[in-house]
Amino acid sequence: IFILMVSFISLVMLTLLSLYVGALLSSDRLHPQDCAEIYSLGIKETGIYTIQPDPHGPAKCDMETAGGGWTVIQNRQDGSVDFNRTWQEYREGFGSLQGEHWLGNAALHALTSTGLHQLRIELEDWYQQKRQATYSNFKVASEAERYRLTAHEYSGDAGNSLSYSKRYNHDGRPFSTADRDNDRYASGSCGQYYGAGWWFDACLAANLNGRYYRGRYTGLTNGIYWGTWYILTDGRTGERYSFKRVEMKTRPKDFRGTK
Ligand SMILES: [Ca+2]
Repeated sequence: IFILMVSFISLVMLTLLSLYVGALLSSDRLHPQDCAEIYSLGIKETGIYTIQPDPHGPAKCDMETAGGGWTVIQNRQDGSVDFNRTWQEYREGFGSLQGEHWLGNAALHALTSTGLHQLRIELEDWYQQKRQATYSNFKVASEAERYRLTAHEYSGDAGNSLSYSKRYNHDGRPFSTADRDNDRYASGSCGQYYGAGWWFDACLAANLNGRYYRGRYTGLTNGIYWGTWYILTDGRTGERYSFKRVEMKTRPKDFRGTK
């Protein structure tokens, strides 16, 4: 009877252990954590997929550009979506994944919180000129750290507007919106002045969440803006430049596609 009891107890313990391991594995994730994982599973069509970085939700995957595997985090293409939104809206995301949208700061943090990630920014002007900026070290901190931006190791042909100068440096800055001033402009709110959520400094050398203007505009520099491609102000005419198309996307730094 003693031997029977011992073997019964060890059987129960073994069963409990395997149940525990099983629970650990299956409670891990129900969906791929990003578009790179979807790509590496052999799904190579650009489209909208459910990802689970926590919180999980749908995201647009760019499976074509520079090897694919990109999770799109922002798109501007027709001015159909207002980007002057609250802190909470920027946290949760807004717009349409088929068109203009911001994926959400909570998702951005989740996507970039484990491992190293890169950021790719694609710009197109009204004369069909395209340029891009890639940052091989990209991270968005937690909400407790006000979604602070890390954007290091620039390469590309659009210029490094995220680290422009001492006063206009988006790298290392927390996120600000019209209703949440975390910028370095002491006498006002960049988010309010420019009507956008962004990693404002005091205030900007780049703002890809600015107002959608069809080409050139005058007055306050509140359009979609990338200062190293088009200078802050044309001294002669006072004109500024807004882009026709912008897309921001991220993927793991060590992404190699399918094996
Ligand atoms: Ca301020």
